[in-house]
Amino acid sequence: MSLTAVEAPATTLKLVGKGDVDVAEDYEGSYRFAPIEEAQVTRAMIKRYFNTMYERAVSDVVIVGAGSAGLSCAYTLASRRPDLKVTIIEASVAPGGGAWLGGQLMTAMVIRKPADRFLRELGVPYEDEGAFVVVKHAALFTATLLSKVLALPNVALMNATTVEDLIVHHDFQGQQRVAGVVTNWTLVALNHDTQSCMDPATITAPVVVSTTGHDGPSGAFSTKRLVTMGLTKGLGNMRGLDMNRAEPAIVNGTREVVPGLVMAGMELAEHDGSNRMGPTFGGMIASGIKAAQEALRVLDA
Ligand code: 48N
Repeated sequence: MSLTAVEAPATTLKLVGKGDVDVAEDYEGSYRFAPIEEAQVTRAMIKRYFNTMYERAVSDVVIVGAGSAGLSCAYTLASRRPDLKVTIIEASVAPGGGAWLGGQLMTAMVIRKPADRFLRELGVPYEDEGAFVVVKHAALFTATLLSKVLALPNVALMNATTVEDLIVHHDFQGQQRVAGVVTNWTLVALNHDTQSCMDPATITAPVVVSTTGHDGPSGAFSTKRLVTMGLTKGLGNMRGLDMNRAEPAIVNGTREVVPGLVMAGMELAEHDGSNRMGPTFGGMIASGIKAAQEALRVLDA
């Protein structure tokens, strides 16, 4: 059976400077694209990418880490407050963090109630097992959440970009306050010792939400940086696995850990020394939602 286009295969477009051009979605051997110059592709990307960098150099909220906690925070914040410029910085090329798989590379994702409400808000189907629900593949949750976040006009995601330091200002009482982030492309951040003077770019914001996780190449980034800056006394060091203790501890502990910086998700386990929960993601969702509420509290204070 041959693939045929649903609508009429040939269409005539009027392209500025090129007159009429025919395009045809014809899978029988004469598929025709509209003509393009290479420079048009590069300029289309440059214009948008560097415009984003320019516009987001001053943001309302910066979220560090696009894992399940960071994305749940971004969705909650940006959908409730379309007036806020929410900028997400993600070190990996692929956002999503650890939420593409369940435990031990198995694909189903377990979410304990009442965090299943968020799935209904996003429209993610699941199987109900009583005390918890199961999404058939973790990527179904993460891809749906990511698509909803990116569809919000006030959200900018800069992936393959690492937060390699925090901006810290002193307020008029002399108290130190996190006031933004220092970024570099991740490939640059990973190669600082091979070159000299690879200076960063900055993004200033009244609130930074740090959700950099507990493992991975730069896990618990802000926690470790707050310690070396002397803004936090020491690492809490995540405790062993205890699902029933871990998830409420992370959600209820989500807060502004130092002025200007709200911490959420598994990074908080490293900051507070709470337990880990393993492959159950309701705590990440609820922590992200709470982080959005905390960020608004800080902004409106
Ligand atoms: O998914 P993660 O690692 O972090 P969370 O807190 O969103 O979700 C944690 C969750 O996946 C678990 O660990 C589960 C529940 N298991 C628990 C357990 O007991 O094992 O996402 C963090 C994201 C990643 O995408 C990193 O690439 C990114 O943060 N990241 C950074 N992005 C920018 N700049 C940085 N310095 C940075 N550090 C990490």
